[in-house]
Amino acid sequence: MSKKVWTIEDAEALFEQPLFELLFEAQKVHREHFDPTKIQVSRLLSIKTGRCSEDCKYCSQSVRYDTGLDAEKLMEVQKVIEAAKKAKEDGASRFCMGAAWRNPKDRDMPYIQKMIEEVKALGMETCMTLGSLTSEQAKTLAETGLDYYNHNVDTSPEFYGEIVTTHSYQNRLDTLDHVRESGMKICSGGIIGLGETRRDRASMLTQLANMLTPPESVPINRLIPIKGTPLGDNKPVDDFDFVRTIAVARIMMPKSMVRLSAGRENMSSELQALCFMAGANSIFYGAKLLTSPNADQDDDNALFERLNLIPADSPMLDNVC
Ligand code: SAM
Ligand code: DTB
Ligand code: SF4
Repeated sequence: MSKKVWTIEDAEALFEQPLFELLFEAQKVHREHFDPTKIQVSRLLSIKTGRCSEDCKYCSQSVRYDTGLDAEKLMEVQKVIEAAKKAKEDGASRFCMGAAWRNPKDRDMPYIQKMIEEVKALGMETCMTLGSLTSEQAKTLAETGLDYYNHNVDTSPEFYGEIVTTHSYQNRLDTLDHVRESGMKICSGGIIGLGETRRDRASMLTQLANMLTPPESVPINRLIPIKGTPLGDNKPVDDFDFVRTIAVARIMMPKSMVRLSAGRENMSSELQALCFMAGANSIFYGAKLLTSPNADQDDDNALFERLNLIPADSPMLDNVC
């Protein structure tokens, strides 16, 4: 069967459905491909913090905004390994290392490669998010054994220029092409609450779903408004609009893991449960995201118990490839 090509209008029509129709559809799709009692948990670590040259209006780490963040240079490999060991003990299956860079420099690559090798040796899946990559850098990371590369499209191509001016949407897509060609798995999603319209959300998901192979992992972040950034006073998106975005992502990308990402700290247990019902099956787990606090780990464990969710490496059903 040939792959469905989504139009923005198709995606908008999903958003427009009565909420319970949309949730029912998303649940059906979810259960065709995943065990709904399983959830994948990843741990994040900022391996290079702050003073990023880019002007992403939501980001605490851009050098252009006074957010009060303490910058830190590239972390020593030993410290990264210690954090990964702790993440494994805590029950995380994937370790995601993020750097506040426009792109990695070639001189950084040997350290980055060492981190990948050492974290893999612990038996964890590895993910990195280091900014844009050349095709050579993507190949190097893949050959070193990096499993996933995270590079979000963040919003629609139409709205991107309102949020970032120092690099283009096409530049993001080019990196994703390099990652795909290298053989690594793609983690790519976006942020809800930047001031985008429902059509922008539909357009962003259309970009992701229409990729030749959609991202294996789709993080949906709810904006954490950071004081000092141009979006620091943005109002939170309506809870149900957020749930709709998760449900539409699930329907448009049936085989992708959908990660309920930034913003969980301020979500009620009930809202998170609705997001899982809508098809989210992965979270970031641990006290901190990159620079912002995350939901409390004990609260997450209690929530898993209350919802009978079981942390698992891959919630995919065995008979689905
Ligand atoms: N510099 C790299 C890049 O931009 O791809 C990697 C790090 S960057 C912080 C990774 C992602 O974090 C962004 O693409 C964005 O989706 C998310 N993010 C950053 N700040 C956020 C915020 N305040 N609220 C929600 N998500 C945020
Ligand atoms: C993603 O989509 N969300 C994560 C991860 N990929 C790198 C980052 C969230 C960052 C939230 C704000 C902060 O901690 O700085
Ligand atoms: Fe830099 Fe990434 Fe933050 Fe943009 S999102 S300012 S590229 S760290």
